[in-house]
Amino acid sequence: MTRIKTTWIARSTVLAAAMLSAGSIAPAAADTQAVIDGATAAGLCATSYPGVTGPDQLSPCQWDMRVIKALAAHGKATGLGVKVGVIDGGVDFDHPDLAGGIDEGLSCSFIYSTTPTADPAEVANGDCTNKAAVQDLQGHGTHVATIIAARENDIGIVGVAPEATIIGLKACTLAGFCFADSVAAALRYAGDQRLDVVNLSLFADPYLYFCANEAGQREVLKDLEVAARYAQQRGVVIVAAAGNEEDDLGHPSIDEISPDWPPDSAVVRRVRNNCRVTPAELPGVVTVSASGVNTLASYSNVGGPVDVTAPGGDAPQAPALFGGGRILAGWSSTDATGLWEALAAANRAVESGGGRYVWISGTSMASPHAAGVAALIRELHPQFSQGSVATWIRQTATPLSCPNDWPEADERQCTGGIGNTSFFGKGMVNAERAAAR
Ligand SMILES: [Ca+2]
Ligand SMILES: [Ca+2]
Repeated sequence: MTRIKTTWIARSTVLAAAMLSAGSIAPAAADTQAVIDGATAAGLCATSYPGVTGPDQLSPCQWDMRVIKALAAHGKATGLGVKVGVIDGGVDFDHPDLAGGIDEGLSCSFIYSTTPTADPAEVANGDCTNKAAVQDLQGHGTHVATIIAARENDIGIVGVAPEATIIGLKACTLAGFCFADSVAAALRYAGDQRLDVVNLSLFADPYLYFCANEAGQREVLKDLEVAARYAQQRGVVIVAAAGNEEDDLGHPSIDEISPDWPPDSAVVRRVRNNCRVTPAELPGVVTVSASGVNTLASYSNVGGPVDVTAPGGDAPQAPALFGGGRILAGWSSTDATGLWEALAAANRAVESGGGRYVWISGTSMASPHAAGVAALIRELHPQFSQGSVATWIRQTATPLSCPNDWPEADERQCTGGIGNTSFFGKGMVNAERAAAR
């Protein structure tokens, strides 16, 4: 049970980014960088993912969108007029696949001068007039935003809801920490602004599990719960990643990574059901596990809080394919962490139409597929309560059964029958069905 197995960020003190992208890459030497051009990438994808097609240059790479039947939904709904908040590390305001798709006016940074690991450029202390502070200085937030709402514009990819409007809500530092006070502030703001949907591909630092029997953790947990409930009462559909710890959230056992700040303060502790991962285990949250090209992703959390599954990618299931069956989506033009170069060296970076795209995997990538489906539902049913939208996402999912031949040695064992399992919840999100009714 390690946290995000990422050593992407070349800082020994930052081993535990709460932004939930799985995958390990070594920092690259500059001379090994090899960004793949869009036409070449499309050709490689056509071989690796036969039958996957679509209108934009990198559509042949979007196996994930075929799985959730996104293109088939677009005749009925595209997310037009729907506001989706991305609570993450910011968004790239200059990404060509989000041109015209970001509401800069509503975007805001909730990184404070007191937030550990914050870069001064990210700090706005909740002053929403500071737009520069929202700019994505890494890429995770842009990846999430483009899965939801990349435009249909010939270049790059097409998102689940390509005419939805993205609101960048920065609650994570470029070092990958998403402290609870920033996350709660972003949730309250989403409620204030009555956003339609928010996506949280993160867990709130500094605790993976907040335990209600410990006073300090109970207080933070309560703050997050109140903020989430406030947003929901104001109509916000909250969609969250289940997490990448290979845990059964219904039967947690050991948390060995908390607190993850300050450095070296983590203790190994036994956790029980009075301990919760947030926001994945908060009430009413649409919690999303991750699937690869074949089955549950090797890293995905599972268990009772999981409502649905969606593609998050998983390289061990498809090692021979271009991109390894990960998810291809946008990356920031202002990545200051060196990840872009590292991904390029690993043949996982693509340029199309002047925009950056990378192959990464995680429940971080699964959650925005469900958030995009929520946006489609909102467009078609603006009168729905947030709870009804959440119900609709579950009811229209493609039912899945527990996998055959799941390794007995795995701590995660699937329970339940078709359409209601501990691995996949109600099943694979299905944009076409969600938009058909
Ligand atoms: Ca596009
Ligand atoms: Ca849930």
